[in-house]
Amino acid sequence: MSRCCTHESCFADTTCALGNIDRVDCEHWLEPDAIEGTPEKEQTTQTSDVPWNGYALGTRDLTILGGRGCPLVIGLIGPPDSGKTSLLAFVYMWLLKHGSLIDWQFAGSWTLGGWESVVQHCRWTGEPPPSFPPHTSSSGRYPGMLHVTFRDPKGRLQDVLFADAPGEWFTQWARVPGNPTADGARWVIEHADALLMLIDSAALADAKKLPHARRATRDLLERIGAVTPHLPMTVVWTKDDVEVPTHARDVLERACAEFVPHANMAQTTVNEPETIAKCFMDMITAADSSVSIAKNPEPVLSNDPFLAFRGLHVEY
Ligand SMILES: Nc1nc2c(ncn2[C@@H]2O[C@H](COP(=O)(O)OP(=O)(O)OP(=O)(O)O)[C@@H](O)[C@H]2O)c(=O)[nH]1
Ligand SMILES: [Mg+2]
Repeated sequence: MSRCCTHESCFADTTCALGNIDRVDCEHWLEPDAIEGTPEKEQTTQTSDVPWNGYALGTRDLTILGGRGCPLVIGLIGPPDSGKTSLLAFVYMWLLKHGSLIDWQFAGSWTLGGWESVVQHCRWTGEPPPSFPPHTSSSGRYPGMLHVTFRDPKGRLQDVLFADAPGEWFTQWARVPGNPTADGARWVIEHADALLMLIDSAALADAKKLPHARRATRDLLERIGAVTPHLPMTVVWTKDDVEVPTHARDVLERACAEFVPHANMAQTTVNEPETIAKCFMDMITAADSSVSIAKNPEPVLSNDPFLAFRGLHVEY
């Protein structure tokens, strides 16, 4: 059968956006000759009724997680090459090795294929030796989301999404926030429950890159501080194995104190993966507590346990 869907919100690997269980019942599920102006090749695309394919989730795929509860979105922000994707690769490798991030147990993922494509370059499988993940492509308009379900110390399941966007988007957003090429950066900043803002120690330690890196990082800190004063944030000095000149460190520490005074500070290096695990654990815990507080505005007005119940996330 060579039918395909003509509805703009349906994709080959998703279920029917209009809710039809059998696509044949949908008016948009058409034979190729019924679709005007569509080339023959596009009409013969194979489709699947499985709602996901294991790779990074797009913004439209997030509904498949919504049924269980509101996922936490952790946004990684930083100039190009600051180490965003490397941090995620090391988080995944940490989870493979330890099965938990401190006391949050790994309990599943919808994007194992996406995680595997991030870490494939970091594995030692013979020659060439392992390296870092490649530069994140900026060809799309929205970031790919990597997913993990954790079981927290109280036994609750919590979905967490890590938004990995290319650094160019953030540099562009810091310069011209309304620019259409910064749509993806805006999406991350608007939807994140917590932000990791990365400062690239290696770029600051390189005399040639220093002036540009310092300015780009300061611009980003200033812009983020202005739009997200309410969000939990950690400023992470990545590549901590590289020494940053004192004057460059001082300038950016002053910028942090001025623009994001609410942010925590952390240092990470891939040479010590526990620094990365701790940084992510702290961020997830902070996002979880801030969302739980926001989700619980109703006061408890009854002593009856049934009427007083406000959800599993609420501290009584
Ligand atoms: N010395 C050192 N280098 C690192 C570390 N983490 C990452 N790098 C280097 O930084 C480079 C860029 O890392 P990525 O993770 O691709 O950076 P990114 O922020 O995702 O970059 P974009 O996708 O281009 O925005 C890597 O290729 C490594 O060479 C670290 O902990 N120490
Ligand atoms: Mg990247």
